[in-house]
Amino acid sequence: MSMPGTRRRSRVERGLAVTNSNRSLDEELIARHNATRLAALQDDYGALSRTLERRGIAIDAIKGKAARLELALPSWGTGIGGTRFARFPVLGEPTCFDEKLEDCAVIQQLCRITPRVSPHFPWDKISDPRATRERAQQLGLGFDAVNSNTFQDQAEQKQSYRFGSLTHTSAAVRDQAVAHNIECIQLGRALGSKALTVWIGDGTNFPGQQQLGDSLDRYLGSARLIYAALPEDWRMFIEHKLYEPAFYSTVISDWGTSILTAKELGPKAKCLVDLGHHAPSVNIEQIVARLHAFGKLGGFHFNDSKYGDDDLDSGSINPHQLFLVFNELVIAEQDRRAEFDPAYMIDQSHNITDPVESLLSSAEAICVAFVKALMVDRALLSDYQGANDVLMAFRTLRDAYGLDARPIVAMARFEAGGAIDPIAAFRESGWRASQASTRKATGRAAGIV
Ligand code: RM4
Ligand code: MN
Ligand code: MN
Repeated sequence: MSMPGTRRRSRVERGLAVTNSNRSLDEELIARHNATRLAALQDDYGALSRTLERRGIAIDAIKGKAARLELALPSWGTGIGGTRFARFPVLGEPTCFDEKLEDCAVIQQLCRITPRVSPHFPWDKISDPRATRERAQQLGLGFDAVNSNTFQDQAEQKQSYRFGSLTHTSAAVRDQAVAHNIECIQLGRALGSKALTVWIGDGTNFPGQQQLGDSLDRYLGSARLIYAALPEDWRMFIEHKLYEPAFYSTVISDWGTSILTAKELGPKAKCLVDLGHHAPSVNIEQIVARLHAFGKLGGFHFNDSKYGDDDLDSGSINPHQLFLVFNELVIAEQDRRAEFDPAYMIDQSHNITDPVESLLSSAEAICVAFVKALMVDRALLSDYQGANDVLMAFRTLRDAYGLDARPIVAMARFEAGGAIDPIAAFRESGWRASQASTRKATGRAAGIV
């Protein structure tokens, strides 16, 4: 922890030296950035601490929890995405896995709550996992869940996923999709990952295209083979999605199908909640509580959604929903009826913003929602709930939501060596422009790779 006034240890002393100094930000730059903002932060932090003290809540305990929050970064989120219509590349965006790692390292250096990267295969080409693992370590990063991809055809593959993968009517296609997932586990093992996330695009686009029940049976048959290949200490996250690309019916469409499937497979199978993968108006926080109650809450893909999109920046549309989700998570952590170890990841597509900035902004929004949930006066809330005092119970939540949580998030980040204002520091660093001279230009083809 670096405290104000103490001498900053150099990158080498702190074990953060990288082989090429051009590849991550200068710590001095972050120190200079912080020096100009520290007094104002201390002021804001002090004011919030006094507000919380009046409510009998200790700010330092909350700051400690904020500092321990860990969000995985999606390797694919570091590139510029696109819509069905267009992609607008920027100079200096990453063009290979190593460069994606470098951008993730910059994000982690600035915000200090994103220590791991979640790779997506075969988008991420990793020929030497041992070397990649070492490279990530040098950059101060580890690896989170590995993601399989059987929703697209790759040039070298024999069978096509046009009509599905794990649920396909043809055994040869299902076998190929199972084999790919098992390869992902092997790669993940070599990288030091502990989970496989399975999201499939399988489903139908027309009524009558398939028997809805049979597709799920075939899914279970394939998923059992993948499950059997999981190492002892691994988990398999089953991610549901309401629609897209299967616009009539999706095989794993909702949390109900997901939890039934996870129960069929066994204890290592858990449900993954991607915030954007629900019908409009669905009560996601209640789903979170249910999944925890039955011991099947595996983790999250954080993002936001307004219409049918599933990849907008976290907290950009409905920060209150994010707060209510974290409210359930704070309750779930205290309620030990089931194991509580959810894996948190950001899953977004950035079409017109700089991906590093969007990921920093989302990490902040997620941590802010968490801190607001931690600031809820739980004892008071429980009394009001017991007395059926509806309005005061609601107001207790509102009183926490209404507080500005940012000084806690910023102070935790500063004390961990990050930047008080990560996006401003990123801009001051000139990182993107500096990469433009060494990284190749990318194409305009749509897609989020
Ligand atoms: C899907 C889903 C998966 C992600 C892909 C790229 O909609 O959210 O988690 O891996 O997109
Ligand atoms: Mn997702
Ligand atoms: Mn998605």
